[in-house]
Amino acid sequence: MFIDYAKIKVNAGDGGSGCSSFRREKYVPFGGPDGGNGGKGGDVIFRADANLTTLMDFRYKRSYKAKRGEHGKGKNKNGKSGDDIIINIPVGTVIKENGNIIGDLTENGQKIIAAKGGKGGRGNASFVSSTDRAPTRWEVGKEGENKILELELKVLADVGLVGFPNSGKSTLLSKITAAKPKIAEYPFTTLHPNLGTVEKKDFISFVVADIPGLIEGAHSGKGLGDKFLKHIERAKILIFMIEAISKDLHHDYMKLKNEIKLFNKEILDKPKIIAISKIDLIKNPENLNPDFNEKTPIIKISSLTGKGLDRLVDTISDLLSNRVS
Ligand SMILES: Nc1nc2c(ncn2[C@@H]2O[C@H](COP(=O)(O)OP(=O)(O)OP(=O)(O)O)[C@@H](O)[C@H]2O)c(=O)[nH]1
Ligand SMILES: [Mg+2]
Repeated sequence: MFIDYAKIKVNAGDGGSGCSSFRREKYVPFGGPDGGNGGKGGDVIFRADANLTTLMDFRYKRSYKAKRGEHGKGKNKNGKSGDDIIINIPVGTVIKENGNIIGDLTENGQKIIAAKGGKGGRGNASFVSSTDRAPTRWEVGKEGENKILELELKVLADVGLVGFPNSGKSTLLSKITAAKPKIAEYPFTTLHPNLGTVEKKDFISFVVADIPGLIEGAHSGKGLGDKFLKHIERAKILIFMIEAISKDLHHDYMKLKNEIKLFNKEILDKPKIIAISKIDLIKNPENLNPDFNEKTPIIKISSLTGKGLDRLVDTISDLLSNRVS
């Protein structure tokens, strides 16, 4: 199951306390202080793992605790540090505390310490000075950080596919990548984002995200709502998919743009491509030349016959490489 939000509690380990102790050996009546220091508490660490695609596991386990540091002991033995706890999360997960972003793991293997373990307290051996040769002082270990964190997965894709339900987004993804999304003739077939990678012969590859269909009023919760739009917030370019059989393609495009604008208008600043889908369903597609009043490239495609797909992939590659240079 695809889950893109979780709220969890993390507790870093407390530091171990220092020890107050004096050497006791045969023939040494007044041994010096030998109380060791406490060990540091374990940290709570997040690590991005490319094999994970959902925050599902956090539905079942919501509390994570790292080990505490051991207390110091006599004979100058310092306590062992508590083990860190490493929590694996999908690449693209944003970590928030009180609404503020404290981490954004965008690369496989990237790590952040989300809650620091407490420092160990010093034992009495650390307090020896020229004026006090036999201190009894020792410190309590510091408490580890405790936090309530929100995890939000925003999938990382180069290209985001947006369109009304049934416009052919998932079919396109299945044709240009090896992804096998669910495809059906009814609306809202796609219930969560699907990702696929386009591998081009000239070593360019890019990731495409297919998200659930949008409808007018999505921003106020209609259909599946606009909550999946966050998954295209980080895309570099957008493909607007509009069916060739639509009565008014321009109107459809404006409606889609409006729903996106109401969610986050900055998304619309990205380079766009308009893909007119299912051109196999109309007679004389060459005569279909709608005016969108924009410089946005318009590409007519059919995922059924394959027409226009190469051009679409080339245009995406060009836009992506221009963006890089
Ligand atoms: N004739 C024709 N049918 C197509 C084409 N592309 C998709 N379809 C059909 O259109 C229907 C919807 O396709 P999907 O790919 O599931 O559409 P979607 O945009 O992902 O739909 P949602 O997930 O509901 O938003 C399916 O019955 C597909 O077989 C095409 O190029 N030509
Ligand atoms: Mg779909």
